[in-house]
Amino acid sequence: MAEKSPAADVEAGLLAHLNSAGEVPDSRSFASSLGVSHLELVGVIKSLSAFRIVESKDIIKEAWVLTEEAKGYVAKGSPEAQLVAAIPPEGVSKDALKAKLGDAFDVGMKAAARNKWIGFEKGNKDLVLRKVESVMDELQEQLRRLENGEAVPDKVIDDLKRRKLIMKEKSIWHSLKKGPEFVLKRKTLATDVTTEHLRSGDWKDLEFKDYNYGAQGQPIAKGYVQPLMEVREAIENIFIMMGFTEMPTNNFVESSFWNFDALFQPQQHPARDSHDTFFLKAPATTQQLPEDYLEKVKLVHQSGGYGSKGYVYDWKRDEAEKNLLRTHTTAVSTRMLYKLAQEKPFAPKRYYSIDRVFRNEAVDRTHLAEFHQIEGLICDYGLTLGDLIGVLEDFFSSLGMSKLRFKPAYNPYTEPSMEIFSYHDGLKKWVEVGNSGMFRPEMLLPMGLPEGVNVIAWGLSLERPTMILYGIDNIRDLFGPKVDFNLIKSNPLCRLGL
Ligand code: FB9
Repeated sequence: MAEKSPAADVEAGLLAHLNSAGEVPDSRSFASSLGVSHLELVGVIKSLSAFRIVESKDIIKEAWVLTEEAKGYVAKGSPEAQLVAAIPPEGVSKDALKAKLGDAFDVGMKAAARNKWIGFEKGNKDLVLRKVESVMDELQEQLRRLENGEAVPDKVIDDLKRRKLIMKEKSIWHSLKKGPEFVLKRKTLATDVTTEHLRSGDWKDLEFKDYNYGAQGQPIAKGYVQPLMEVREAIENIFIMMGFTEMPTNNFVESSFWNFDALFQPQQHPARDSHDTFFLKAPATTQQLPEDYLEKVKLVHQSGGYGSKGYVYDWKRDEAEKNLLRTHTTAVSTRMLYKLAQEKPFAPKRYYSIDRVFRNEAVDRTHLAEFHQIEGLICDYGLTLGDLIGVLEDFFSSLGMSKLRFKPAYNPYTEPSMEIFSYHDGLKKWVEVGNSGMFRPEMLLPMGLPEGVNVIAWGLSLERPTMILYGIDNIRDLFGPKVDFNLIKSNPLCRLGL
C-alpha cells in the first residue's frame, strides 16, 4: 500500500472536518490543530478549491509587527529606560554608559533627555545624572501592547513608525466551507493509461483527470540568438534588399597602411597613437603591401596631387607597416575599393560590412574597447552628397528611423562629412545614429579608380541600436562575460521598423 503523503493526511483531515463541522472559519487555527504548517494546509486548500471540492474565502489582515530592534526593547526595556537604570545616584560618565548600552546609547540619551529623565552637572558635560527616581517605560508598554495585538493611539503608531520600530505586515488566511463538488475522499484521477492499468484491467473503472488544454508546454530548451546577432541579421537583410554585397571582414589584425594611410589619414593624426589604437607587439609589422600603390599613397601624403596640396610631411614606411587591431571596418572598405580599382573596366559597387572594431577607449555604460561597426558604401560615377542623403534616408527608414537630420562633421578620409541624427519617438529626442561622407580623391585616385568615380559611405554601431531596441541600459548586459542570459531568453524578437 503506497505510503500516504503528508498532504494526503492533511486533505483527509480537512475533508473529514468539513464533513462534520461544515466549515473551517480560520485556516490558521485549523492548521495548528492538525499540527501542520499553515503553508502546507494552503497548498491542499488551493488544490481542493481548484476542483471545487472546498470553497475558500481569503481573509486579509494588515497588522503592525515589531522590528527585531523593538522586540529587544520589549525584552530589555526602551533605550532611554535602560539608560536611566544604568545611572547610579552619583551619576556616571558618558563613556561608561556608552560601554554599557552599546548602540542603544545614542537613542537612549536623546529620548531620556527629551523626557527630562537625565541632566548634567554645571560645567561637566561628561557626567550624566538621573533627574528621576523611576521611570514609566511607556515605549516598552506600547510595544508590548502592539505585540499582543491590542489597539494603540495613532500618534503612538506614527511615533513608533518614525523610530522604525514597527512595520506593516499583511497576513492572509482562509475560511473554508464545502464546495459544490465536495467529497469525503477525493478520487485520485488517473492522468495516464499505464501498462499496469491495461494488464490489471482496472483502467475500466478509472476516472481520468480532465485535459488542461491551457497548460503551458514544457519550455523547449532551445538556443537563443544573441540580440546583437538578431539586429545584425535584420540590418544585413536591409543591405541585401538595397543591393549591397558583404565585404570580407575576417581579419581583426590590420596594417596601419590599410587602416589609416590608404584612407589619407596623416601619420601624426592623434587616432594613430596607442592612446586610441591597439598596436601589435607580434606580429609587429606587415610584410605584404602593394609597392606601387604604396608609393602613390606616400606621394599624396607628402606632396598631394589630384588637385590636393597633401599634408606636406615626411611620410614613413615603417609607420605604415605597424600592425594593429583595426579601429574601423573602413579599413576593409579601403582594401575592397583598391581591389575594385584594379578590376578593369570599372564596375559600380555597393558594399557593406558588419564586424568588430577595436578602440583603446575608456569603458563606460555605452562604450567597450570593441564594438561592431556597420558600414555601407556605394562606388559609382557622379555620385553626389544628395545621393548619400537619399541612401541614408532609405537605409534608416528601414530601421524605423524616418526623420533624419545631418550635421556637418569631419573625418580625415571624407569631405564633405556629416553626422546623422534621427528623432527617436520612444526616447522623445534626436539621437546621433551615425557618421557619413564622400571619400576624398586623395584616397580614391591613388587606388586607380577612374576620374569621376565617387564613393559615398556611412557608418554606425550595432550595439547602440540593439541597446535602444531591447531597452538595455548598460552595454555590459549586452556584450561580454556579464551578459545576463535571462535577458536574452526573455527578450522578444526585435522588430526593427520593418
Ligand atoms: O551607432 C550610433 N548611434 C546609433 C545608431 C542607431 C541607433 O538606432 C536606434 C534604434 C534607434 C541608435 C544610435 N553611433 C555611431 C552614434 C553614437 O552612438 C556615437 O556616439 C558612437 N559611435 C561609435 C563610434 O564611437 C567612437 C557610433 C559608432 C560609429 C561612429 C561612426 C562610424 C561608425 C560607428 C562611421 C563611419 C564612417 C564615416 C564615413 C565613411 C565611412 C564610415
